[in-house]
Amino acid sequence: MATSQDVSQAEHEKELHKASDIFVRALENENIKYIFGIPGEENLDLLDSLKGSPINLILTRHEQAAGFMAATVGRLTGHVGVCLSTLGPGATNFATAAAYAQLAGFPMMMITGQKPIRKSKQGSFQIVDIVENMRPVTKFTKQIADGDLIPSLVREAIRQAEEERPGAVHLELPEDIAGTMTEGEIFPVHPVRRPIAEEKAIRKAVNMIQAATNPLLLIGAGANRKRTQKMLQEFVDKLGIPFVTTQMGKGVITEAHPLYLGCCALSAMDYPHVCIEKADLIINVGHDVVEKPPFFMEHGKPPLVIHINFYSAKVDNVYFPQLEVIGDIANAIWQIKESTSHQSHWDYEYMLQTKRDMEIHMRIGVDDSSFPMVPQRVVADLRRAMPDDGVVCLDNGMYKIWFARCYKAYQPNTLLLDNALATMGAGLPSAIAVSLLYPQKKVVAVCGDGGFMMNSQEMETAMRLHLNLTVIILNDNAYGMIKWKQNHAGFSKFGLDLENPDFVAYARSYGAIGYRVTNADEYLKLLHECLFLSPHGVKLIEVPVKYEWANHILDKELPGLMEKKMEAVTTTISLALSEAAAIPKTMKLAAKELKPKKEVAIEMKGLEVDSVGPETDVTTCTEEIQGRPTLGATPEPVVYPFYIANKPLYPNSNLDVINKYNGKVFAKCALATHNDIDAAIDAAQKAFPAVAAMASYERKQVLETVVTEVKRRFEEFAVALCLEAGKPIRDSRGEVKRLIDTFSIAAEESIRISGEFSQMDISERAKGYQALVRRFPIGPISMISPFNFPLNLAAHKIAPALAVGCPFVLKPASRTPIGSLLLGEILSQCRLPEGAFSILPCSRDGAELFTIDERFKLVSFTGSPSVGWDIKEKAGKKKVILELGGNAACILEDIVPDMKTVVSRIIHGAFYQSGQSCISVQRVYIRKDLYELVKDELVKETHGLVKGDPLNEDTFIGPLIAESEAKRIENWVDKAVSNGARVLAGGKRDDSFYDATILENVSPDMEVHCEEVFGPVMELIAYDDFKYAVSEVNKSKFGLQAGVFTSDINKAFYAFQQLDVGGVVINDVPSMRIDSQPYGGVKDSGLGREGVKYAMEDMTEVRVMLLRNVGTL
Ligand SMILES: Cc1ncc(C[n+]2csc(CCOP(=O)(O)OP(=O)(O)O)c2C)c(N)n1
Ligand SMILES: [Mg+2]
Repeated sequence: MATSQDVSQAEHEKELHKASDIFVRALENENIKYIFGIPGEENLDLLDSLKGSPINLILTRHEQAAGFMAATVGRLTGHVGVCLSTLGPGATNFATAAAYAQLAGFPMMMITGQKPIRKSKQGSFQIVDIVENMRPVTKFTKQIADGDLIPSLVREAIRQAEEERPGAVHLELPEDIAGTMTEGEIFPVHPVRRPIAEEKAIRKAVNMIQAATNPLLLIGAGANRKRTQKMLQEFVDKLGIPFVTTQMGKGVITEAHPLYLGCCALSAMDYPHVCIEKADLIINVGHDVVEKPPFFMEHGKPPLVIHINFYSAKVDNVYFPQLEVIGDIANAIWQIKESTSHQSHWDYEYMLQTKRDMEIHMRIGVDDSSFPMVPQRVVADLRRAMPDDGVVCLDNGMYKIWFARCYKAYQPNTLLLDNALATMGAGLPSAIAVSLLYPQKKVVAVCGDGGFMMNSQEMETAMRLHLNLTVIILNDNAYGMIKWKQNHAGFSKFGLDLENPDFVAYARSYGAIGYRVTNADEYLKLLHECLFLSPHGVKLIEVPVKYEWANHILDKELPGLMEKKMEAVTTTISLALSEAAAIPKTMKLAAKELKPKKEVAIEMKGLEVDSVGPETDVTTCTEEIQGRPTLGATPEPVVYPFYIANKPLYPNSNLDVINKYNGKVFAKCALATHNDIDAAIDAAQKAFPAVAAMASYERKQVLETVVTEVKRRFEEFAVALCLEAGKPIRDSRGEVKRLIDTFSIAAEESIRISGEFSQMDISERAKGYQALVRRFPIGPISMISPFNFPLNLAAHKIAPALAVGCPFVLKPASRTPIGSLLLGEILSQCRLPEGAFSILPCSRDGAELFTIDERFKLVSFTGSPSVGWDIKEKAGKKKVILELGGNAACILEDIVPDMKTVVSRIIHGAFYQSGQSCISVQRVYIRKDLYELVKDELVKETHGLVKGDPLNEDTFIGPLIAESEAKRIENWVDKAVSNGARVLAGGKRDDSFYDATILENVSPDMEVHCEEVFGPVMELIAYDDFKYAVSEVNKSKFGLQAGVFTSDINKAFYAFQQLDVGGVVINDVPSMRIDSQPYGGVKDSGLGREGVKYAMEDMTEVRVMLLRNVGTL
């Protein structure tokens, strides 16, 4: 029988574990997911313990790359990344990666092996004192000399790695310790709350900001955290204070923001520095002196600086802030924001003008077609191709400056660059880590030929991990950055040219896909290919580049331009600010003579700081990469908000949006209720005075912002359209181009709204009268847009409304709401009075309010005739614009200019986007003697049309919007055929596809003739006499547009006069619409005209001012 002593001894023995097992359990307890590295024989126990662990061991081809990957995991998640190596040579290979993490503040832990410390038979073979080696590049470095200490040392190392300021830590696990039995207990992990900034510091910051004339926000690396980002965004939006960033602060607030003034990619003499020079106060958030200085402080000169960070500022020759607000950044910003109000004396005109100049200057080179390519175009095309949440990982080289200056980051951590150690070789490994963590994201590594070759062996790692990754090599056959500096310093060229391998063959040798750009236009196409079209995998694009011209801009042009701008800047520190900052009276305050601005009063409010406030950040570094996944890139539907009073809201995700090709739900969005619509109308009504009062240039700016943003997000819009409408990608791109046109026209028209002056003394009783006639915005507008052109037909309502100053509530078609919601996203970032717009997908019942609500002054509808005319009946006192359907006809009197063109235009007019257009060609009247010839050509051409996945570049015929529509068309065609019509081509349905179909011998009472087919069906009719053909066209109940091919000018004018339609197109199909033309129909086809200028007329009311005896003295 066992004694109690035996039992407790047995329990004791049960708790003994192998030290390496405990080590792995301690890591699991810390929620470590990956260990990157290369084990050596000293790690074999640890390797064995990892065998059964959920932790993934990621083998790399060099320890340095493993270190970069671990550091990147720390950078993106805020949670320590771990790497592993053997002793000596493996461990020394970690040194650069340790310095990279340590300097930049990325939490990272290195585990290295060591020979047995108790007894070793190998003398000093491979032994280097790694613990000491690591000391200058880590926060914590220790040898584990006792297995029992493993849990506490692992916990402590990770705590230190993650604590502000985060960095690198190191643990050495000797071989004999790893194999011992130990009884270590795992330590639980508790979240740590950060201290918050002291109230007095907050109050002082508020006083300084309010007393300043030009306070400017500077965002640095330390602000790159999720909650900080939210608070900073609110700070900027509430106060209207503009911001610049450091290289590592890019993307914290979207750089599409109108108050973004640029990135300090250089330390001086760039556009943001002009703004810094103009500022009398810099609110410097998250800045760390390890980053290359974004600006230089000088004693006795403005600007003053408030340093806001988790830790205090290291005093430096160029950085010695006057106020430090130390504590959780998000909380500090929130407190300051709550207590600060916008000051009417803040004056940003000069800074905003500088931003406008910068935007113009940054366009230089973006479309340059020279080859080898210039870096400006390399950056611009990548931005054009990348989705907002795509991640670009830079290596170090000359291009980094161009990316930092010109690549606009729209979300945090979407441009990963290193401006602390600025090491070469980290680009590819960091991209591998991002791709591993976020497989659904588009990830691109951008490296120079020099930097790529430093860790190019990791191509094998990327291949082995089956990553989806694109590597761009900017090849100048040189260490270009150093060449630039060599030249700049006046040295002659020497020692920096390289000879490279064949990069395409090199990629292929790993099993990756390799491309080489051979002209500038090819680059964007290859980017699309790699990012969106080619299968999942590793792709490499070699891009020959040349830096000379770009260097010249940096060396000569920019400093020249900036000198002039700097001369125009005068900054003084006002007395109010000096008092708020409590600067000693003896200090000389301004570069120029101190001009106290007495009128700047300091509002000393009772600055009580609400102690509730948002909670402090509990993580220690950057959290998840933010943002919506790329459409189509994930199996999960992407969720979109709707917009009420300019704000995105996610009250539900009740509306499923179907990919019309595969029938799967690819997106969801919020569906509005009756109350939501009511709230939106209310907001629009309240916003009307403010929207109407916007200056022309302000309305123009909004419209121009939409143009810029849509251009930037071109492919995203096109893909969304392709998926939601089933519109072939080429047609989708065409529609996005038209949307850009529509908004561009509106931007121009918005500043051309003029009136007239009239002499009024037309009779005795009107003697002495004259008049001014002007147009005024009509009021809130109700808009209902259709599914067939979800973007451009919404644009034809939105753009003119914004151009004249009318608030609006838009109901996009519920089958295709995404395009409008993307537009809403852009508008929500524009400077528009609150309530200026709402975009609300809703069910049919909800739509009733759009028609009947009397707060609307105009309803603009595009859609089917039956719904349209019903709206008119119910619309009450409001104006009604209806763009309805048609059964458009085309008369072929002569072959102009040649058969090939005529046939291809008719085919295009009849079948593009499967005939789902109000002006698609439905009836073709062909002169009898041409009939057979033209018929044969049309049929031949129709057989060659490619049907299939709309995302495929070759597809011409995509699916119809719904299978029910395809069935309706099938039924109409079948009925016609059973009553004598003949099918010349097509005539078949395949699920939601309907073949491009040509009919003849159709009689006038058949639906395919007299109704709107809204599908890919056309009929051919032979005629003898031109006048007869015109009268036949007019027999339709519709009258939208008609096309006439004729070389006889008299016939052209005859058609123009006689055809009862809204538009006659000579020598082309009726399907042609130019976005500036008046567009609309007569009879059942509608009421009123769209086309920006004409819609603007409808959206305004004429008002006259009669003036009696004015001007007589
Ligand atoms: C590990 C490392 N070695 C050297 C440097 C110094 N350095 C900075 S940029 C650069 C040249 C980079 O050449 P490449 O990668 O071809 O890019 P390029 O400047 O030509 O575009 C060098 C040598 C560095 N930053 N890191
Ligand atoms: Mg190079």
